[in-house]
Order: sequence, then C-alpha cells, then structure tokens
Amino acid sequence: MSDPIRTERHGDVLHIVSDNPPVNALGASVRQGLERGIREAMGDDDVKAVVIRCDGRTFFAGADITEFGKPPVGPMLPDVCDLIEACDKPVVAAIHGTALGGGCEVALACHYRIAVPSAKLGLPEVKLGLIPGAAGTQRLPRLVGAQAALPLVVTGDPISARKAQEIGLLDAVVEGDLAEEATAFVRSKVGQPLPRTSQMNRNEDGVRNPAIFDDFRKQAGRKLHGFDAPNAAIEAVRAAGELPYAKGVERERELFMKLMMGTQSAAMRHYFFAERAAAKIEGVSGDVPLIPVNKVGIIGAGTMGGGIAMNFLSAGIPVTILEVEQAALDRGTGVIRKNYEATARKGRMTADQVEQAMGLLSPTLSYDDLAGCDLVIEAVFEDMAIKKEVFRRLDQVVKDGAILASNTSYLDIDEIARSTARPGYVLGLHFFSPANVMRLLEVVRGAETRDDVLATAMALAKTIGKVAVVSGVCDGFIGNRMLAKRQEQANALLMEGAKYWEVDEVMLDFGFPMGPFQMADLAGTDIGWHRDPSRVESVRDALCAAGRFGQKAGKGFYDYDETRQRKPSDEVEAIIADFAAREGRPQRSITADEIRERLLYPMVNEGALILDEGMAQRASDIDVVWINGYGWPLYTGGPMFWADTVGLTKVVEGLERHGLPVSDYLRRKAEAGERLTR
Ligand code: 3H9
Repeated sequence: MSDPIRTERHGDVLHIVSDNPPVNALGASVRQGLERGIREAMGDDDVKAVVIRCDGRTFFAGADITEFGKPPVGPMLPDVCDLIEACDKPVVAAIHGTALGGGCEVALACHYRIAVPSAKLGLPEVKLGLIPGAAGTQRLPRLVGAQAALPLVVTGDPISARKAQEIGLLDAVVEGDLAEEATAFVRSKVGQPLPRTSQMNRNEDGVRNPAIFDDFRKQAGRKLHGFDAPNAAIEAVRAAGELPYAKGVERERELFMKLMMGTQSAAMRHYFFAERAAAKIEGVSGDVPLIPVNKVGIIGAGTMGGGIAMNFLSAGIPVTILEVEQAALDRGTGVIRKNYEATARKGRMTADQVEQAMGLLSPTLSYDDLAGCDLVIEAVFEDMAIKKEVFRRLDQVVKDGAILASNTSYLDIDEIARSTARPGYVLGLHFFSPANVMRLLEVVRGAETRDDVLATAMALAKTIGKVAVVSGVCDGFIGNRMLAKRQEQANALLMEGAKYWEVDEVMLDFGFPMGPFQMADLAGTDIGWHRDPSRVESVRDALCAAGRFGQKAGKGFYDYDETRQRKPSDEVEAIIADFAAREGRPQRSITADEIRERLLYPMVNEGALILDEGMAQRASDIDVVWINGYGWPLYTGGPMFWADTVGLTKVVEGLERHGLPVSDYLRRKAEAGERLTR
C-alpha cells in the first residue's frame, strides 16, 4: 500500500497532505505519516510553519472504524495530536468536506483552524456509542466553552463552517484556494505566541455555572434515553472544567475505553457498516448504468401517496399525482401543503422553499398525464385486483423504459408485474408511514426485475434521503413478516393472562418507542377490519364493534385524554377476559422475561428463515429494516445483532422452552457456534 501522507514545500511552509480515500480516515499509516511530517517540520530550520490538509473529498472524517477492536498499531491518535500541539512552529488545519471525530480532534490540536464555507465540523462519536478519544472532550471546551461544546459532543451532529467560526472553533472561513489561503494564513502567524488549545480556559463557564450540564441533559431528554455514550460525553465535558488538563484526558480515556469495550458501541458500529452495506446489491455491479428519473408519477393522494410525493418534491423532482375524484385530489394536495407549512413554521423550511416544492406538484385525474414519467409509484388500496388493474392501465399509458412500482406492504410483486408487458421494469417500493418522515424504504426485487431498475431505485432512495434495503418477494417482505410473528405472540400472551399494558411496557423497557398495542392504537385498530359490528371473532373485532378504533377515536386498547395520555381501559380488559374464557385458556401471571423472549425470539427465528430463503441479502440488512422502520433500539444493533449478543444457543433454548418453532438455519448456526451477523 502506498504511503497516504506526503509533504510538500510551499516556500518556508511545510504542507503535510493526506491522500487516503475515500474519507481520509486516520488509520495507522496516516497517523505514522502525520507524526513523520511534524517531526520533519520541527527538525528543519527552513520550515517556519505547517499546514495539515487532505486531498480528495474531505478532511479526516475520523479514526478508522475498521481498526476498532483490533490490536493497536502505533502511534496512537492522542499522541499524534499532542505532538502536533507541541510543535514549535505554527500549525494550521486547512479543512474542506467534513472534519469529524478524530479528524476534528486533529484540527483542535493544531494551533489554528481555517475552512472553506461548505465544510462541516463535528464529533459524531456518540453515534458510534463512543465519546471522542483523542482529547476532543478536553480541548473543545477549553477552546469554545462548555456551553458551546456540549451539543457538539453530546448529540454528535456536525455544524457548518460559519457556525464553527461563530463559536470560535474556526479562526477563519476562506473563499479562495484552500492550500494557498492556509499558507498565507499560517505564515502571518510566524513569530507570534502559539495558541495551544489544551492551555486555554474558556471551559470555566461550566465551573461558574454547573447547571448547564443538567439543563442540557433535561433538554435533550428522550432523545438520549437508553444510550450510554451521551451521558459519558456530558461527564467528560464537565471534567474538562473541573480537572486539570492531564487529569481530564485520563478521565476521557477511562470513559472512552469503557464504552469501546461495551456492547452498545459494538452494536452501533455494526449498524454504521450495516447501513452502508445495505446499499450494495448482490450480483449487480456498482457501475450498471442508471435510468434517469426526472419526473415521478404517484397514484393515490391519500396519506401514503401524499407522503411519498413529498420525498420527491423536497428533493426537487417534479411529481404528478393522480386521484379518481377531484375532492380526494384537492384534499391530498391540501395535506401536502399543510405539512410543508408546518415545517416552515418550525423554521426548518423557508416560505420560498414551500412554494418551490408545491410548484413541482401537478395534480391530475387523468392517467394520460403520467405518460412522460420515468417512475410511477402506485399507492392505492391494498387489493390485488385493484392493483393489477392500475398496473395494466399504467403499462398502456406510461412510456417504454419507465419504472412501475407498487407501494404494497405485503402483496406479491411478481403477480402484479405479470399484469404488465414489462415485468422487468416492475418492483416494490415499500415506504413506511409517515412516508415523508420515516427513513426506511424496502425495495422489493421481483423475479424479473432488471438490474438497472433495481440499481436506479437504490440510488434514487439515497437521493431522497432514505435508507434502502433490498427484499425478496414474500408475504410482508422483511419488516412486516417479522412483525407478524411478534404480534402473534403479543395476542397469544393476552389470552394467557398477560395484560396488554404489561406487554407494551416490556417493549418500552427494551427500548422501542412504543409497544405492539400502542402501535395498534396509533395505526388504527380498524385497519383491515371487515366493518361488520355484528361479526365479532377476535379482540380486534370487539374493539372495533365498540367504536374503539384507536388514538384517532380517543380510545382503542387504551383510553386517551386530550393530551393523548393513555390509560388502560376496564372495557378492554373485560373484552379480553371474555375471549380468554371463550378459548378456555387458563390464566396465569407472566414474567417480563417471558414476554420479552416470546415477542423477540420468534422475530429472530423469522429473520433466520428470511435469510435462509434469500429474501434478505444479509443479516445486517434485517437490522437496518428494524432500526429504521420499527424503532428497534439502535444501541442493541437490531434483531440479528442482538440475537448474536444474547447467544444463539440461548435463543434456540428459549424458543423450545416456550414451545415455539426453531428454523433449521437458526439451529444449525447455534450448534456450529456461529453468529448471524459478521
Ligand atoms: C473516532 O474518530 C474516534 C476518535 O475520537 C478516537 C480516537 C482515539 N472509518 O458514508 P459513506 C467508509 S470515531 C472507516 O458512504 P458519504 C464507509 O464505510 C469516527 N471507514 O460516504 C464507506 O465504505 P464503503 C468518527 C469509513 O460521502 C466509505 O467510507 N467519525 C469511515 O455518504 C464511504 O462512506 C465518524 O463517525 C471511518 N471513519 O459520507 C464519521 N467513514 O464504500 C463516519 C466512512 O466500503 N463517516 N468510511 O461502504 C461518515 O459520517 C461519512 O462516511 C462521511 C462521508 C460523512 C464522512
């Protein structure tokens, strides 16, 4: 492997330049090169100042995550940072792209930092279940104050160059050629006292006013719930005020190492690579030519169709939306506008941007207006006969070579495709509700779906900010197929004596944002209901017959008050008791452990089946689906990674103990002592 670090002389200024694609991660050879470069500068009297910069698309985007968990190779990043800071000649970091994590810490160790206007700076380690580990939590507060450091370290969200300059993280934002600007900048500092971040004292704000830490914790509230790293991050920033620098660094190290050894960080690092792996399609090369998508058609302006449309409008792609009646069309477009206006009121969009997005929307009642679309997504009622009819019509009017997609959440895409003369151009695009908000997109690959069609869908997903996962054609695809197994057990538990709020509570404790019965209330208990109140064959039928349609009706499994606070309902308890008695099931008290195992282990088993059948490309794809589509807690890594941390033997034993099926695939993996994920 060639050396990723080179040095260049620009007169009396030494440039240390990294070229380590794709993101200039700070792997061992980069750290070695940085050390060599600084030593070269220190040992050469002709060098008066130093610039550290990167080739390629970005400044150092962080430590090399692939090295984590492997035997360390020196020099370590904290030592490299200390060496940079100790340099007796001014050193400036010249930043473009993203200076993240270890990259931001290298910049903090430099005496000065300048950046181009488009640059972003951040300490995203918490997103990997960590805190900055190269003195970032100690240097940053000393440079910008604890108050300004907290959001950066605790939320991990990067900030713009302008904002960084405002808080004092950047010394300058420069418009011209970055290398030249940096040379001139650092040359102007020769002979001046060197500002060393570790010796600064703006962190005293946290000592004068220690309430800022608790206030911040309160403010961040639920978002941090269950995650270890953000609390450790707050503690580290606090330590920066309370302890001398060297002691603070020790404290950071302790916290960092504890997190690094824990399962949360392992899970979140797994997720980081899982999300990126999901974008890759097995058997399809990365350079298959994509089909340009400049205009999208959407059939159905209901909640789903409208939400889907917003994704494209927000990305600047024109949308033609079709309904059968003018009233429904007006209602649908009205809701889209209302949603955008609500976003604008929250300050996340300007009034101009609202008009721009709405200007790209063409409502229509005529299929003929879809003729020129490159992609049409159908979001009509979940009924095979209706879908087939829609696809037959689309096939007739939409130009050749255009993609036809269904947003079905469980119907057979192959059967839908066969109703057209272009099955190769048909696939499923399963959005999750609310479709303008939820990040997950299941891209369903039919038996005949062409490679370029699939690759186009995956690329388009990225353009509209979705995390896409490829699924094969099976009932419920990846997500809903596994959800059905959880629901089956949730319902069975009620019949055996578990209370529905206990079941929900166990899932909340596990880290889900809501339990299965809260979810039923949110979605509406009447989804798919036969609408005959005299036909009561299930608890769900009984709820609907009693007008308990869920949150929208103010009552479902729970009773809701005006603030949507939920309370268990006596009426529902009586309904459930009645059904349990009818089934003749003996009632018993059921432990939280049993509830958790019976809800989650069957999902793992179903995931294993999905893998065995090739319906998911890899175990980590299943984790991506559940984390983004159903609120599975990120810090457990998703169902497949979680099962690996529990131990597959234990999962199999649990399934057997509860009399539940075990797939051959899961049993084989358990017996071989293997994992589901890598
Ligand atoms: C850290 O710094 C800890 C220190 O405090 C401790 C020091 C002691 N390492 O995302 P993309 C790969 S923790 C290794 O698709 P984009 C990525 O897997 C780190 N590999 O591009 C992918 O590979 P592939 C803190 C990495 O343009 C390829 O690069 N830093 C790393 O959409 C392209 O990535 C972070 O957490 C890495 N650090 O986004 C930043 N980063 O092509 C993590 C990326 O084989 N990175 N790869 O699938 C990011 O947020 C985004 O990658 C970035 C670019 C915004 C930079």
